[in-house]
Amino acid sequence: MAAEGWIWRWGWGRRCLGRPGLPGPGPGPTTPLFLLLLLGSVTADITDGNSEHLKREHSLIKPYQGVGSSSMPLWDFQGSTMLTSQYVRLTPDERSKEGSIWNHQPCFLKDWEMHVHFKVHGTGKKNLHGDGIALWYTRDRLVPGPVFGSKDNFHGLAIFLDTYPNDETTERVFPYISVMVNNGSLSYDHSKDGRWTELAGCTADFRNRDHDTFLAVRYSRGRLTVMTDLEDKNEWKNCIDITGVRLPTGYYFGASAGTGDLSDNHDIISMKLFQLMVEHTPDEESIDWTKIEPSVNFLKSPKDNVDDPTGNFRSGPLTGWQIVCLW
Ligand SMILES: *[C@@H]1O[C@H](CO)[C@@H](O)[C@H](O)[C@H]1NC(C)=O
Ligand SMILES: [Ca+2]
Repeated sequence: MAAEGWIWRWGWGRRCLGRPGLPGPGPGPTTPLFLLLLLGSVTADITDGNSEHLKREHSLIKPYQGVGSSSMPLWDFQGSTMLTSQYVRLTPDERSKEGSIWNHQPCFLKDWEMHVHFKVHGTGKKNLHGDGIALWYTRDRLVPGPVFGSKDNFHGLAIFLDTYPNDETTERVFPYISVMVNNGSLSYDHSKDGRWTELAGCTADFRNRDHDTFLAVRYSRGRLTVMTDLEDKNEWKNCIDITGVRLPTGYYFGASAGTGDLSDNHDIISMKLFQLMVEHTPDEESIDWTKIEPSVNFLKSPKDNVDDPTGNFRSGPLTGWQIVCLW
């Protein structure tokens, strides 16, 4: 198995340089001691650093074997999506295209983190390019539509990487990343760049960069975090961090993109899904997570968790899972 030597711990940190083909750290005698020294009392909650926590069945990794093939496909694609050996192009830099790529299997992990290596580039000058990429964790898959190439009134989570300000009156600076949670009742207003349904967002300068650009989405215990690595510094930067987000298990990961009068190449190089090892209470374990209705409860802000008397590190507002490279 193509191993990647990640381990996780809390705290903001660096992004591991992808080194495909490198063997991960074996279960050698030094590993447990190393982890203990590094992590102290939190060892119970971290992964063991072996590749089993990279979920191959939910990941899109070069070479793109099992993508769109008829026997046991891992990912399916649709629309203008084109596969090369180096990237999956959701749309070319041409007008009125839409394409998507969708994981074949529903995801039943309660706590996960998705790392997306992507590239948005084209010949259009400033503000003459569009529309962007959407990353999805949704009930339905492979349904084309007006929301960055995918269907509206979706059930689940969307992260929009919007490159074009359709709303001329907006004070937001583009490109702009935003998140939306929907139970099917909400419609994405393209003319307002989704302003009315946006939960949180940030400006992110990811277009036409001459180095690699990454985005990470973490969902754990109701907390949704989006981080970017756009400056070629191998470091995650916070974009979105909200709590009170409820998402079911059993939805599908996907990515889609669309162009209109304006266009760009929208490329996905990889999507890597990691399982986070997080404990849940017996109460949480006893419910059927597939039946959860996507929703957001804004009553609980991250700040409410600061003074957790148990000293539970999970609740700290300024910390997050960090990947520690083991090579
Ligand atoms: C769906 O979301 C809307 C708007 O957030 C809310 O008013 C409605 O009650 C929700 N429906 C269900 C079935 O949860
Ligand atoms: Ca837009």
